[in-house]
Amino acid sequence: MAKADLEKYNKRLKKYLDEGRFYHTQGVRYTATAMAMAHGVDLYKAELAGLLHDSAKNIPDEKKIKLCKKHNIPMTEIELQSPYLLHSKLGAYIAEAKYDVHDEEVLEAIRNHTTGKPDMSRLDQIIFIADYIEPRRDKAPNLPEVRRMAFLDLDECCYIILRDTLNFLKSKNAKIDSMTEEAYNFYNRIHCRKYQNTEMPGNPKTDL
Ligand code: DGI
Ligand code: FE
Ligand code: FE
Repeated sequence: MAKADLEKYNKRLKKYLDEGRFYHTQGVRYTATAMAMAHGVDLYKAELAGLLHDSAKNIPDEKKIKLCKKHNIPMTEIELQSPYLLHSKLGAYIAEAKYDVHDEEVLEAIRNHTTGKPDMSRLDQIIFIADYIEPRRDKAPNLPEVRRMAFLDLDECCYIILRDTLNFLKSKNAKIDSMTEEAYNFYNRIHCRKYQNTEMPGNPKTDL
């Protein structure tokens, strides 16, 4: 794939994001790149997907819905009820239409970064995880464990994030996207197979 000048994209992105979101984006950009180094994934794709993953985040919700309609991006009932969920699909659209990114692996990683999905590619997993662990994140439970796992075992790391996210959403009585649930079921199965001999499922014993 032709390599665009990421600094040019970065400058442009700055105009469309609020300050906090812009710094979050830098965190995801470099965390994803470091994870790609650890897992033998294409560094440039990880950096590009990290940079653009939230490009649609600051579009007002009404406009998100309008833009999805205009560009024939299908919306689910849950997405219409919680339109912030649309920023991942719309982000993939913006990456392609406005930043001229046509690499399907990069676009898919942007598309999946909020809910995850079953059987993600390693690039998908890296963006999903980097979004959750970048250095400025400080609210999620178990962050030290998740951050360590991000460099050791992508499947286990996705399992922990999806488990904690579902617990958080259930505690808030939030509507749950079926994709988040399906992603959790997929990574929970891998987790159970891997740790079937441990005493406490849900609290994996690692040999670290
Ligand atoms: O855009 P960011 O804030 O960087 O992060 P994100 O795109 O991962 O969005 C995070 C939020 O999305 C977080 O508060 C959890 C929420 N989320 C993930 N899956 C679901 C969900 N919210 C709802 N309502 N339903 C889901 O299935
Ligand atoms: Fe996001
Ligand atoms: Fe993000």
